[in-house]
This record gives sequence, C-alpha cells and structure tokens, in this order.
Amino acid sequence: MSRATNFPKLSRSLSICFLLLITINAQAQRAKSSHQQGLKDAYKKYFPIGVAVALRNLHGDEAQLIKTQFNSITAENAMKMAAIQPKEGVFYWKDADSIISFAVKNGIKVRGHNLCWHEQTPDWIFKGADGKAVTKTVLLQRLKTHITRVVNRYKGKIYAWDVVNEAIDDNPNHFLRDSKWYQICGEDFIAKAFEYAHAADPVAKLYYNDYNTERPEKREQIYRLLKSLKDKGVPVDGVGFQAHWSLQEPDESALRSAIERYSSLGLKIQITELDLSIYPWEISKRMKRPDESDVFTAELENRQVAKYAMVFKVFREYKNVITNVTFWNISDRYSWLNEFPVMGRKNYPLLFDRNLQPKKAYWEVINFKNQ
Ligand code: 9MR
Repeated sequence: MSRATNFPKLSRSLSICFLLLITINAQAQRAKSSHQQGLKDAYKKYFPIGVAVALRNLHGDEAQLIKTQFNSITAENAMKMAAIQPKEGVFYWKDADSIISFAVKNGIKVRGHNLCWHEQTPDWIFKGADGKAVTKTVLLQRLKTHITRVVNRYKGKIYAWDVVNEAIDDNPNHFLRDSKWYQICGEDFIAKAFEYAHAADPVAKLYYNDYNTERPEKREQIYRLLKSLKDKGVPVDGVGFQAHWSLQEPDESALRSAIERYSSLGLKIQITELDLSIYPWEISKRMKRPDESDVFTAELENRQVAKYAMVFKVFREYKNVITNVTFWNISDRYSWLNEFPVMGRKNYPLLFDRNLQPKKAYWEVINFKNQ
C-alpha cells in the first residue's frame, strides 16, 4: 500500500532530478563553448582574425584571451629592422623567436611585420664608415642581406609578410615619401624588397602595407604604385589596409571603393592593423589639452558599435579577396593610441575593455547572420 502510494512521488522526484541534470549539463556545455569560442570561431568560414602582440602579452590573462579569440598574430615591434638588426651583422632574434614559438605551440598563424620602412630603421644602414650616405648599390645589398636573413629564419612559419610599409607620401602632390630609402635608391627599393623576400621564401604571401588606403587621393597613389609593380612582374600578392580608422572615416562607400579598386589588379587584401579611434584622425604629436575630455561616453560607444558592425559586414561580403583581419593590440588596456598622437589622452579603440571583457562592439561583430 505505502509502496503503491509512494511510487508516483518517487517517479516525479526522479524526473525532476533528471531535468535538473540535463539543465546543469546544458549550462556547463554553453559555458564551455562560449569560453572556447571567440572571434576566430565566428569567422572560421571567412578569414583568420589576428592581433598585434608584444612579448609581455604572451603570459597570464592576455595570453589566454589571445588563444581563445585569435588565430593569427603579428609582432607589434619585435620584427622591425631596428629591433632585429640594431648594428650591421648583429641580429637580435630572441623576442621574435619567442613570439613565433608561442604561435607554433598554440596553432596560431603569423604575419610578418615588416621588412622595409622609413621608421624604426637603424641609422647605420644608410651610412658608410665615413658617416656619409652610402651608395644605392651598398644600400640595396644591405637591404638584401637583412631581408634574406629574416625571411629565411622564419620560412614556413610566417605565411605573409608586410614587405614595404608606408612608401607613399601623405602629401597628394608628391608620389613617394621622401625617405632615406627613396633619397638613396629612388623608387627601385620597393621592387627590390619584394624580389629579395620572394627569393628567400617563394611561398610566403607578400604585401604592400599602408594607412589611409581608402582616402581617394591616397588610394589612387597606392593603386598607381601597385599597378606599376604588377606591370613589371614584381612578386606582390596584396595590399595591407592598416585600418587605423575612426568614428569619422572611412564611410562604407569609401571602404568598398578601395577594396574594389585594389582587387581589380588581382591583388588580395589584408586588414593589417585595425582599430577604431574615438577621435578624428591626427598625425602630429601634441599634449592633451586640459579642456579635452577623454571619457568613453555611451554616445561614443554606440557610434563605435555601429562602425565596427559596418566594417565587418563589408569584410564578410568581400571574403573572397580579404584574407586576414588583424587588430592592432589586444584591448583598451594598452593601445598605441593611448599615447599617439596626443600624449596623455586615453582612447578606446578595440573590442575588449581594460579588464579584457568584451565590449558592446564585440557582440555586434560576433553575432551576425550568415552572409
Ligand atoms: O604600435 C607600434 C608602436 O608600439 C611603435 O612605437 C610605433 C613606432 O613607430 O609603431 C607602432 O606600429 C605602427 C606599425 O608598425 C606601422 N603602422 C602604424 C603603427 C602605429 O604607429
């Protein structure tokens, strides 16, 4: 009698326990997958998602975030010429090697940045023993030695290189930047840099990398350079849009026109240094003015969310030509834009906040309907 009357109760309790177990398990699964899923997973069918790193980012909470969110990395500074070859024949590999081993260990791809630039270039490369400028032949030989050593060392580990960085002048009345490379070699240094890199690693993809690639005047200058390289048979695979953008620019049509223009040359595009400053573009250094606010207001955040949503929508649409999207720094905790160009002014350009928590813009970038 008592057994018979207790049976429905027992069965109800068992069902409740069972349901409870299912719910707990589903919650655990969700927690696990949202922990393991990141930008890289959301964009698996599109392109790798990268981030620029320094050695200090490869330990602790930032390293964890990199592994969860990204599947490509770029050395923010460690592979630049001044860092790698501070004196002629003296190569400093330690930091770059550590970045490569972190990537290899965690199955992350590496973009190389960069082989030839007017900044972060050691002075010795332009000077002879007499302190005067070297000849074009000597400078090209030095460039060749540098590129050959660096590209060879990371052959098979670096899948794409920024070969020449920022060679176009900001002044639309001039074509090439009046750098020491240009003063000594004329425009030949550009083609030569690509040839040296290709000879050292015929498999690596080679990029010309610049900023403001979508401003019409600069776009046309870059187009002219790339077209002349292609016409001469120079091994250039694509153009890097640095994408140091802001709430003001680029607008959708400028971004689309730039992608269309360069890809009409048969070139691929990589977004190499993405961030979205909350301030308008400036290039000259200055101090923060006392009356200048650097608060990240809700209004600014909403505009940033909309901008990130727009640019990623366009990137997805052009997934056939865009082969990588890389952020320049991990989170708002550290961004080069916190000191540049306005010293002492905070910026909030990335998808993660100072505590490495996803910002609203992150969810906007990650939650999209398939296109
Ligand atoms: O983020 C880099 C910063 O730490 C360096 O001090 C700076 C030196 O000029 O270079 C920054 O990275 C630049 C990149 O190499 C090329 N495009 C512009 C980037 C931001 O200045």
